[in-house]
Amino acid sequence: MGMPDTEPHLSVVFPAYNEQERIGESLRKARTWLEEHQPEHEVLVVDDGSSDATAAVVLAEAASWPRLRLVQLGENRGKGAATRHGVLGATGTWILCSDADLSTPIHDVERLLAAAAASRAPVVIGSRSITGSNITQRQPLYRVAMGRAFNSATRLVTPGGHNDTQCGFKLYRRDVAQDLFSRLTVDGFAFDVEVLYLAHALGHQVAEVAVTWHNDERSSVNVLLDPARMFVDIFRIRRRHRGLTR
Ligand SMILES: Nc1nc2c(ncn2[C@@H]2O[C@H](COP(=O)(O)OP(=O)(O)O)[C@@H](O)[C@H]2O)c(=O)[nH]1
Ligand SMILES: [Mg+2]
Repeated sequence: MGMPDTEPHLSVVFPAYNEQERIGESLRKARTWLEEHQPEHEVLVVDDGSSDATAAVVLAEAASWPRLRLVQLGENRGKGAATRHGVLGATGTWILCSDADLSTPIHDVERLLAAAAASRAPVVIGSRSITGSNITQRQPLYRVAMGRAFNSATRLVTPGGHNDTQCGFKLYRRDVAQDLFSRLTVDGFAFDVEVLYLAHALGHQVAEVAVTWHNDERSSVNVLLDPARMFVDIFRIRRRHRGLTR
């Protein structure tokens, strides 16, 4: 069995850096749901230069699941770079980008697909801070505060006024996703802001949908280094894409 002959309806991209403890369970949960509700799926795990057994765990799942593919980056490049590789390699009509810990359950993709169908927006972002979002396990307070500070800074440099740019659960129509991600310059965590900046600059509608968030406390974010890099990156975004119009 190889890949399906017809284009998958949904591609799911998981960027994964040292996820040996979490990716196996996430893949099994995703598989159970996808096989029932989105049979025309493909799943891409992008191993972001992990030094642990992430790749082996993924390959073990793929042995019985031909719709799962592993993409390996030779060295650690960052969540933005890993997500870009997944998106550019995806073949589905729609592409869901999700954190490897599935803090937002996979079935919430139905809400995003429904919003895309209703609004015709080619970009639909999960949000943890609008009415209807269901936070069953909050991020630690310092992370919530970090997220708010980051979103405020983001508003200064990018249009759109989104409440939650950093939620790790976003849906894109493939043609738009591949155009946006092929222009992406930020390799780190601030890549979401650049993608949204580009979407607005190119005139694409962006819809925001409330999602469930059950935070997995085993975060891989470095709270000292990552925010500093993210701030530097967001202030570069506008300069890099000056003059870009639809
Ligand atoms: N920390 C980190 N995460 C990465 C990197 N590349 C890809 N990722 C993935 O980005 C996602 C970050 O999610 P997570 O660690 O749960 O962060 P949090 O939920 O925001 O605390 C996971 O899927 C990681 O495996 C990287 O270079 N560093
Ligand atoms: Mg997480």
